[in-house]
Amino acid sequence: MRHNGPTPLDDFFFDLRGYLILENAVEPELLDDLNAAFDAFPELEPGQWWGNAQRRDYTSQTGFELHNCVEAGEPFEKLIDHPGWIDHVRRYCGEENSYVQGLFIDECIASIRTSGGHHPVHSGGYRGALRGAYGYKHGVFRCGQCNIIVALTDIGEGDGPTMVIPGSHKSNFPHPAAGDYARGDRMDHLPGAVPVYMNKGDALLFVDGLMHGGSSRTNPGERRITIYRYGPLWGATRFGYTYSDALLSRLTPERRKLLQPVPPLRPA
Ligand SMILES: O=C(O)CCC(=O)C(=O)O
Repeated sequence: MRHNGPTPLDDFFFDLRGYLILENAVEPELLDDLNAAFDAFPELEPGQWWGNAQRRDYTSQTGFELHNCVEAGEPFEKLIDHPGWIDHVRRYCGEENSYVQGLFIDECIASIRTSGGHHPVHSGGYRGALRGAYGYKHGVFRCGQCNIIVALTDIGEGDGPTMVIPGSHKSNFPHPAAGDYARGDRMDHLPGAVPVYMNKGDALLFVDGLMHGGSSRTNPGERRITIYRYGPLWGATRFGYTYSDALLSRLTPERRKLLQPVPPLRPA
């Protein structure tokens, strides 16, 4: 398992391409525990809550997506500050060397994709939201949201790999063939898009401002991933999810700080 922080080569390729593949980021025991947790998910309808987690599929074709999955058991808690990537995200989107240094996880999802499922392309530098913007200035990274996708199953051809357009986090023009997200256009043959094949246990790190999405899964079976979205400590969750007091109180101080970096301040 990798424990090392970003190397100069990581910095070079993250800046150039907007993403990195962190091989063997997660140890086999934790992968087994995560897959066992996925096996134990109940049947949920879109919108249905399970404790403080909710099934909320991004589109009607992405498949099962359990938001706030960090509430779904200890294996998911271990991903919060996992050594496979935590130093990378601290460097890239943790406002290093500033008065607001620190991270916040603003979204975390457990995702299962079956045959036919996909996620249309979105994001990119052109008119990109500040929330996911790429930044490097005066010797420090100043990115907004950076995502960690962990492969819990091998993801090869036909398995519905995530696709990225390398370098598109800096693009100044709209992609002329990007299609329409709301219409559910598939990105399988989008010029410039490359599939990110991963072995089980690898992690894909990318700045959210990179054009990305999920290609069509054509194989039978399931693609299983987790998506943890990190960003500056002053961020907020996108849909309004909060972390439960029960979860916050059982976490180590280091993990709690990543879910609640600025505890509410009220008069005594
Ligand atoms: O499901 C995928 O492979 C892509 C996920 C995605 O587009 C996202 O995290 O925003």
